[in-house]
Amino acid sequence: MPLSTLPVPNRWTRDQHTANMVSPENHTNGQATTLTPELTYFTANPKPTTLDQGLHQARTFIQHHASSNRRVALVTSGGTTVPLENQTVRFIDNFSAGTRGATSAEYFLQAGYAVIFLHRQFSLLPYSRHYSHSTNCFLDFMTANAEGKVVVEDEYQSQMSKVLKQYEKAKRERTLLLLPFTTVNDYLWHLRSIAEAMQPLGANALFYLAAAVSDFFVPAARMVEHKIQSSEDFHRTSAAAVVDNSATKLPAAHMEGKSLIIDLDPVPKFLKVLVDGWAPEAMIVSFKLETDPSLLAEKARYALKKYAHHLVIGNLLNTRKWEVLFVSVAEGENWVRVEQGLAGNGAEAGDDGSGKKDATVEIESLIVPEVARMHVMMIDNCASSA
Ligand code: PAZ
Repeated sequence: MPLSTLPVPNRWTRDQHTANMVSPENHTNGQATTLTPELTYFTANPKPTTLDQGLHQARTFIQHHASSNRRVALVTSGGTTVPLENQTVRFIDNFSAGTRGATSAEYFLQAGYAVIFLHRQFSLLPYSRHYSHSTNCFLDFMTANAEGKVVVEDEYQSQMSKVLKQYEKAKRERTLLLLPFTTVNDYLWHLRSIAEAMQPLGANALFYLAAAVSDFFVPAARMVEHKIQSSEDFHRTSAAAVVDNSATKLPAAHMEGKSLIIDLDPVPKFLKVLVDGWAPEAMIVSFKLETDPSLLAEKARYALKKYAHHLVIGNLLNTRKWEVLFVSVAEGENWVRVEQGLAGNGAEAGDDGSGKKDATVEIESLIVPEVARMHVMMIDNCASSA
């Protein structure tokens, strides 16, 4: 049975999205609700066609593990695309391969968590990541024996059998659910739905938000339907090309003469909504990526204060596989580092732009137990104050 296949769920009878949507008529305590971009986003941008099926699997998975009081981590992983056209030919993307997320998911499983792995389609996956990287092709691990049967090369037997055992355990115990997304819109809809579905887990829920989510997007109302024509001979009038003709602005991506102009809207900041509304009892861990070392700690502190969640893990593009900065209210600032000398040839050779090879010790093997320790402390605190 594939990892993502689980029996049919038996509850969840109403559409929580509709219930939670705020229309201009909605009022709270007799007062009109201010329509922030976070509140209007889901009425203005379409629900992905894959959402219902994914959510169906997520609910079954959550119920199964809630009944055995297991901690459940939602691990988000990989980059998001920003389509420029509705029938998408062109899109904006980012660098993330999903290494952090896929590797962390394995260590969460090892720590006894059930993991919902919300990942960018075709990015790295737990377990198969050891053999799917372009510099780590699975074919290089195989050979044909004397009888012509395909077997694993002797030198890889022990490492491969270790990974295979862990993979089979996750399948057998149904502790890993793989859910893919592609666009930033897919990601946001999935995040909200899964977060709401995880509410029954209470403090046993953990959000580990390692995905590199775009800060900018093309709202549905400013998205052209068809491929943007680069040739001036085929330019249509821009307003007619917009899906929603009530939009007063030009399409977000359009030609002006020979130039492609892209004018993106900011993606609403959903972390605050997640913390306060979608997952009020869960532990929430966000990641902050920077390239300028002098900004990292300040930006991580800023995010922690602004969103009032539990932990920000700061990392720099070029050193993210060797060191990360934990920033939390409970424990202040702490660097987590792979010991010098353990940086060398790893099982997974990746180019992170630093010129170094991956570490022998994966930094996620240090990050995840720390996060799990903080999560257990939080659960204990909740229990003792209940
Ligand atoms: O996917 P990857 O292993 O190549 O990179 C991981 C990462 C740098 C995307 C992640 O650790 C991270 O920082 N995510 C959040 C990025 C941000 O929104 O700032």
